Amino acid sequence: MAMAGESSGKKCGDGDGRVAGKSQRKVGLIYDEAMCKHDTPDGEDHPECPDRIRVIWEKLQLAGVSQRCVLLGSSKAEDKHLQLVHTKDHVNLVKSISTKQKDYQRNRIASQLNSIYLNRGSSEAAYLAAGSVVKVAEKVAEGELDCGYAIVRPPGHHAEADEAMGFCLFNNIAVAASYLLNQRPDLGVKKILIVDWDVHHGNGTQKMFWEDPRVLFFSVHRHEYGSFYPAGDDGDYNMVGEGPGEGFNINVPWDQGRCGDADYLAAWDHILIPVAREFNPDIILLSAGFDAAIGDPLGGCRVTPYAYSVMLKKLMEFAHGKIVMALEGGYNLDSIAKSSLACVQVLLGDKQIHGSSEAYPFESTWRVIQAVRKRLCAYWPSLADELSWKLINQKTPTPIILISSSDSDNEDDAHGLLDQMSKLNIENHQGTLLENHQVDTASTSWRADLANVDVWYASFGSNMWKPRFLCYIQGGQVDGMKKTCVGSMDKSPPKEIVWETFPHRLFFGRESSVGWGVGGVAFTNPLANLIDQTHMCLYRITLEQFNDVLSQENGLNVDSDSPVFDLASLQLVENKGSILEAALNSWYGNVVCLGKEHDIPILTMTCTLSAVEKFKSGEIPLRPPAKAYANTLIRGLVEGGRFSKEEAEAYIDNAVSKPL
Ligand code: X5A
Ligand code: ZN
Repeated sequence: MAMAGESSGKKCGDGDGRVAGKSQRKVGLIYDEAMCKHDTPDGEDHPECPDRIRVIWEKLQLAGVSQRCVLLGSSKAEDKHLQLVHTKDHVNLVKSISTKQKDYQRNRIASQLNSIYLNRGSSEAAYLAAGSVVKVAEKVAEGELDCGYAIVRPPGHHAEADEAMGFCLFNNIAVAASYLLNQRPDLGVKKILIVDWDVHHGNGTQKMFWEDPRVLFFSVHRHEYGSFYPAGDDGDYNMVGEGPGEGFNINVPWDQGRCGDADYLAAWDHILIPVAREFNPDIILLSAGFDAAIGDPLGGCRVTPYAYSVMLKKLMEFAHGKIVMALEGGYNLDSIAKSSLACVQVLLGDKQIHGSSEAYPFESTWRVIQAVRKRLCAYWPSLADELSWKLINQKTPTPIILISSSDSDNEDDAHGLLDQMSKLNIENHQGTLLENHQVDTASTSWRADLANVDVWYASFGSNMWKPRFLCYIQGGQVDGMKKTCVGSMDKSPPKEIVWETFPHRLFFGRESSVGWGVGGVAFTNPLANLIDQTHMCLYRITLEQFNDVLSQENGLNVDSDSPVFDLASLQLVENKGSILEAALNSWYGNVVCLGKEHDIPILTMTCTLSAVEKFKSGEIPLRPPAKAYANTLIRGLVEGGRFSKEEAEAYIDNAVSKPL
């Protein structure tokens, strides 16, 4: 099965690479076992593992699909081609990584880079990955192949001109694009569309063609206001390119995880496809990461093989079907193999595989799509029309997952609850599909219902400072905050404010936040323990207001047709134990019930138990709070009468410095 370079590359079809079936499209494939030699230095587990490309290759063989393709041997990239997008220093660094002289420096070099490991096999694999994408692209551009798929690793789209990062050494796709444009004018490729459907933003590719109007770069990715990898503003939809490249960079930044077929297809139908029609590329290069696939451990999205095949099929309408796929991320072996197979079947022109998409995009998806269209319509007139009200009302309310603390380890129970909740969601969902006036009734009626129920909202972070918390009720912005709050629909102040101490651990984590900038934010462990204490300020507000606070904490709109946390959710807390996770897949998406006071439930919002595990393992960083944020907490504790300034400072210091 293993192919070791050009010579052993088994060719299918007759001598000049034609395959038997006449109507069959000529699909090139490159796989080379040598790319499996890039691995962690001491055999530690890592999601970006050699088996990723093996399982894809095996899947294509077992399905009898690779046999219908043109198999090409891999090739190493030439330095002068790598230097079209990378600095000389970077190329030399990657080249020298595998030399014996570097044996003792490799780990140190890797540790200075962001999410990179290196071993003896890294240089060769990196050269083969880039060179193989160049090779497929060249053959497709020449017309020798109709399209192709380079099954390569290490991936490429995070690699920048002078920096390896995010598991990427060379930017394979960018090297290929630049090669076609700058080295092969004879092939007549003047306009390239790069589509990046990896769940992460293609920061490297974006930068390399930032001012280049010959390359239209489109990336759809989890962004969550800059908190998702590779964190920062680069993946924002305001990043449209500059100079002659202005308008030729399109980002679709999801606000939340859990995006699935409907969300991706909506981005295709309402952004990418109309723009591709206007741009009219000569060839399409696809940064085909499969980490938005359902089941991916890093992506948290749920795209099915069926949706990948539909997205690809839609792209094949352009550039006479000249498409070059290059593997990027994708860390669930089964998902990436199945998704790859579905794509190669599409490339071959097979009948569409069967499947159907789950109902509708999320509300936040429509919000993002509308923002992108608005930002880019000056450059792409087909984006100018407002999406119809009917269309954007077809949306799925953000789902809620409920897990009781006592059996959160028990899969079956968790699923039972999940089922219950998905039923509730279906009911809500159908509510939103009713006629116009009925929708209005639906959105106002949940508010009326929840306005009659009081809860205690227990705050342990900056919300302990009353003026800051009031921003979530009355709207506005106070000292230190980087963003204005819209406030609740019901602007009446809390009915009562009390302080209490709970046996939970306070800690600080995450690199930065939209609200406060660089530095960690406060969390409390959802599980109680006998040693630690979290001081909390309790505000008595309505369940309607609580929903609006929860939405704002998690970056959702407050004008939703359905509550994030409804009466059924509350009921489940009371009946089912103490922990309840409203899985919004954002930092404060976990609603925990801490008990009752005057028969009114005390609710707080913090991270999930699984996030606590990630903080403990270091997968998510623990980080001290920024000065402005810490000062806000201290101010809350002091002005609330809980502590003196010194005591408050000591309390925060203790939470920062004690290991989790
Ligand atoms: C290519 C790709 C992901 C890097 C994640 C680092 N990279 N935490 O998917
Ligand atoms: Zn990725």
